[in-house]
Amino acid sequence: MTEMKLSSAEAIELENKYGAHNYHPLPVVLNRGEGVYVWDVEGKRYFDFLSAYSAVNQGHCHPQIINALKKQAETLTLTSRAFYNDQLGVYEKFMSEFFGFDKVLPMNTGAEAVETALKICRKWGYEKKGIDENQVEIVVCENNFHGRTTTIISFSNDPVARKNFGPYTNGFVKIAYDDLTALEDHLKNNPNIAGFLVEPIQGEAGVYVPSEGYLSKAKALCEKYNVLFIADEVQTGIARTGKILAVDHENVKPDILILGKALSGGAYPVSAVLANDAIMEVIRPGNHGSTFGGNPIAAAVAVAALKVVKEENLAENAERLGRIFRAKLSAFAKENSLVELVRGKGLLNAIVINSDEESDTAWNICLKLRDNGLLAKPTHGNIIRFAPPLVMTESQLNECIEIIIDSISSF
Ligand code: IF1
Repeated sequence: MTEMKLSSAEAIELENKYGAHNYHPLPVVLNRGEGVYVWDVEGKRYFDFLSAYSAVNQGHCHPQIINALKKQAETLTLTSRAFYNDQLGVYEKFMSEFFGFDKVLPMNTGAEAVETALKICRKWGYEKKGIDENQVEIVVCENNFHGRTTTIISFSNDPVARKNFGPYTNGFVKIAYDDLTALEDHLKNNPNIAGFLVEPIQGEAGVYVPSEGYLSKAKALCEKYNVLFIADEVQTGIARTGKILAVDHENVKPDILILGKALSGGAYPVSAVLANDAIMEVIRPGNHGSTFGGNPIAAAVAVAALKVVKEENLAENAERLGRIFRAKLSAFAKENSLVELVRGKGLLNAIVINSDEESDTAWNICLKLRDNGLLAKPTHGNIIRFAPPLVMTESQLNECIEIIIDSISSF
């Protein structure tokens, strides 16, 4: 920690002056986190209703995760994959059994894991499906969010994320989300398709939950046309939606599973790609890697973070508290014209504010929530995402629901 005690204004000024302006943060400066709470530099306590975009599902600074981090950090931090280490194989076995896949490819950020999954899918397309050289295509959904690399934003339709970052990577076909007809049309008529990359719930787009059966029917179509079903669970995974994985709600087993964020409980960048041998064996030494991928700290932290998910029944808690949240906010929406609707699954929820995208109503509501001790941030324009740590208790949730209702009612 820095010696000097900064005021909020000073900290904001430093970031403005010396930091690239690639974000527009809510004006609050945090210096401590514990469980469902964070504190600002003036000592004010808030409920964290963003959880660092679902990376802090286990709560801020969970003792078991921090202890694993500290212990490994003072023992061996990084070997690179030029050598073996005593943490990685143990972690890989734990992950293989926890999620039910033969193999794990360890990476660091979510975007890296998505890129890794795309590379595995393409190589599988050439070497297993027999698609002609450089002809592989991967189906993605409109309004997707899978990260910020040049290839990933090449198939984004968010102009702010994409404009002036060309030339773009080819080989992607976009279809409407939650549209099985569109998916089948492409899979049936295009033999060059090797994969279908999908978020089980579209987070950034505004917590769009697809129709019941969409994921299982999409998986069946992928099997029918020999296409890999690739689930991006970076945001929806690790108990966030009330099951260990969002695809578990429909008992769907992806061909390739992408994890990140809460895989480490927010203590360290850890991501992973999981698949069975028939797919993962296309990756041979020298095909792919990263300096920090699979490092001992990541391995130790992720094992601790996943143990917390199971020991503290976080999926069941998210399921139960999510139902209470949506029931109470939906009742409120009926009597308040500002709230159009509430949607979500588990503790990944959002409210749609009855205003056009350009208006700053959602932003002003988040400023009001901040003043009332709860931190949330709008996603696209008029949608506010509500995603607290999954360790929240029912009484804390009810206190937060009161804050949300009082804050919105004051508009
Ligand atoms: C930002 C939100 C955005 C993701 C899914 C991969 C990644 C993400 C489904 C990449 C990352 C983060 C990135 C952060 C804001 C946040 C986010 F949806 F969660 F709110 F942007 F859409 N797949 N989501 O959600 O993982 O490389 O960031 O570790 O970039 O502004 P990453």
